[in-house]
Amino acid sequence: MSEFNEIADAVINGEVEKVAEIAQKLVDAGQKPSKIIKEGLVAGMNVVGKRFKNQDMFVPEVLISAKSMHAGMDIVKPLLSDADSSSAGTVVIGTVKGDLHDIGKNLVAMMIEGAGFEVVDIGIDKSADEIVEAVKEHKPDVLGLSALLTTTMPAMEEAIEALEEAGIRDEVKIILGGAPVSQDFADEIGADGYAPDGSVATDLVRELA
Ligand code: B1M
Repeated sequence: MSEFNEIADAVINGEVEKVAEIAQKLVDAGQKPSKIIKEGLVAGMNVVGKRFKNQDMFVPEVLISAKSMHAGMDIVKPLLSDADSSSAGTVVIGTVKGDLHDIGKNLVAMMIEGAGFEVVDIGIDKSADEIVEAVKEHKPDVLGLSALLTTTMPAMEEAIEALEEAGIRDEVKIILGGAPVSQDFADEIGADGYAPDGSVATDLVRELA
């Protein structure tokens, strides 16, 4: 088995130390950092995404796989040259105002990152103004908003309205997620998409970015 398959398998199996070890070995052997990411770490996370979608893997396992991917990224990312580091696009993600839930949002962020996107996680409890500022600063291809409370869903609409008022709504695609959110709600408030989980969110980001 090639070392690229080996590192991908170690990501799938959530073997944090093994991923770091193989990543270092590949770096020492002079392999290109971008190749280690694409053919090793991202390839592994793609399998994780598919297995999660098919319910062959569950949240705790996905989190450990994501941790493994990060262990590899920590070694490889600092070595990326500008020419090497072309990401698939940028995604800003956060949980809306009044809402402190971040486990699902973090999982979604890691899966999107695992698909090769640059993810800027702005955290929890983010007001419409803070979201507008983040979009102005990072100019993402996609903005992802998460809400876990029915009482904070209106904050998603407020964020979209604030982006409209700031004149930058059309510069970014907006996707929503979180347990109480639905496709109907996303359509109603003018978002570009809804995803029930990290796997669908990753597919949606690939489609929209
Ligand atoms: Co909270 N809480 N909580 N809570 N909490 C819920 C959500 C609740 C359903 C529990 C219940 O009553 N049965 C309920 C909401 C009811 C409602 O509004 N419908 C609730 C409540 C009421 C509250 C408080 C108000 C309780 C209180 O204080 N009285 C309070 C509110 C605090 C606040 O936010 N202002 C509160 C607090 C908390 C804790 C801080 C204790 C903790 C959060 C810790 C943290 O996140 N760091 C917590 C937790 C852990 C939960 C439950 C138990 C678990 C949530 C979770 O992490 N699930 C939850 C009950 C439950 O869901 N069983 C509950 C695992 C996670 C992987 O799934 O977040 O759904 P989830 O994410 C999924 C998808 O939704 C989707 O993909 C993820 C992966 O599959 N997804 C996206 C999420 N974001 C996405 C974004 C996308 C796409 C997909 O694109 C951008």
